Amino acid sequence: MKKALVCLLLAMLLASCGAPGPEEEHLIRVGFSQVGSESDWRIANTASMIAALSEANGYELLFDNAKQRQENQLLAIRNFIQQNVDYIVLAPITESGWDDVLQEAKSNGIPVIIVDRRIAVSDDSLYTSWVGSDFREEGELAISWLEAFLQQHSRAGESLRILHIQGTEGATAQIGRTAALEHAIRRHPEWEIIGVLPGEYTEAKSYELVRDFLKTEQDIDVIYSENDNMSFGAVRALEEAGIPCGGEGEIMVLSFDAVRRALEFCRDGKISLCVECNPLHGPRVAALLQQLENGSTPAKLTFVDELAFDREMLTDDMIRDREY
Ligand code: GYE
Repeated sequence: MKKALVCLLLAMLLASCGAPGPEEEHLIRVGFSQVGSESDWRIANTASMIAALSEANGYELLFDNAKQRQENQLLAIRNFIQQNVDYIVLAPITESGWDDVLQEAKSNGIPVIIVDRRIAVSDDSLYTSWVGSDFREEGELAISWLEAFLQQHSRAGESLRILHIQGTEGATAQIGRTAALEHAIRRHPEWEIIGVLPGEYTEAKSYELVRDFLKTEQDIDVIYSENDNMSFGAVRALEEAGIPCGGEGEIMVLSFDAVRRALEFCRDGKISLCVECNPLHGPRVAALLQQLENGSTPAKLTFVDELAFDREMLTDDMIRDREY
C-alpha cells in the first residue's frame, strides 16, 4: 500500500512538471531564425529580439543561430513548423531560396514575419509582414555625403580610387548598399572601383582581405565598407601597414551600421562617415505580433528612419548614449 501511494504521488508530481501552468498556457510561441553573430549589429539585434520576446512579455521564444548558413535556417524553420509554433520570425541571410520552406509554413497555418533583410519570393502571401532598413537609401546617404565632402574640399571632378568591401553576397543590405555605389560610379566617370573584396560582414575576413590587397596596391582614396566590423578589420590592416586614414588627403573610410565602437572610431578620425542602420527590431517585431494577435493586419513593409554621422557632428554624449 505504502509503495503504491509513493508511486501515485510521484506520478502526480511528474505530471505536474510536464503540464503547462496556467501562465505558460497563454505564452505566444515564436520561433526566431537568426542569421548568425557575425557583427556588433547582429549581436545588438539578437539582444533586442530576446528582450522583447521574453516570457515576462508573454512569449516563449525558440531561438536558433544559423551561423551564417542558409541550410541551417531552413532546418530551423522546419523544426519550428514541427513544434507547431504560433509564429515564425526569420532574419534571412540572402533574399533567395525561401519559397519551399515558407510554403510549408503557410500550409501549416503559421504566419511568418521577416525582419532586417528582405526575401524575394514568387508569392508575397508567403510572409505576413517585413520590418527593416532601406539599404539603398543608406548607400545614397553615404554617396551624398562623399559628394558634398569633395565639393567642400574643392576636389569635385578629381579622380577617386575606391576600394569596395562587400557584405554577404545576395543579402539585401549588400544589394542596396552596392547598388548606390554602382549608381554613383555611372554618374562619376572620374571615380574608379579598384577592388571588390567579399568581406562577409566580418572583421576577420575583411582584415585578411585588406591586408593582402595592400601588399600590391596602396593608392586608395576611399574605402566603402558595407558594415562597421569590416571597417574595423580594414582600419587594423591599414594601421599595420602604416597607412594613415581619416586626415586631410588620407584614406576615407565610409561605414554602415554606426554601432558605438564605430562612432568612437569616427570621433578618433579613423572612420570618416558612419551611416546608421538600426538593429533594435525586437519591439517592432513584438508590435507586429500583437497586431496579429488582435486580429488586425499589419503593414506589409515597415522601414526604419536612419541618420548618418561624421566627426563634425558627433558629440561625446551621442557616443555615450548610443544604445548599441
Ligand atoms: O549591416 C551587418 C550585419 O543585415 C543590416 O548584417 C544587416 C547587416 C548589418 O551583419 O553588420
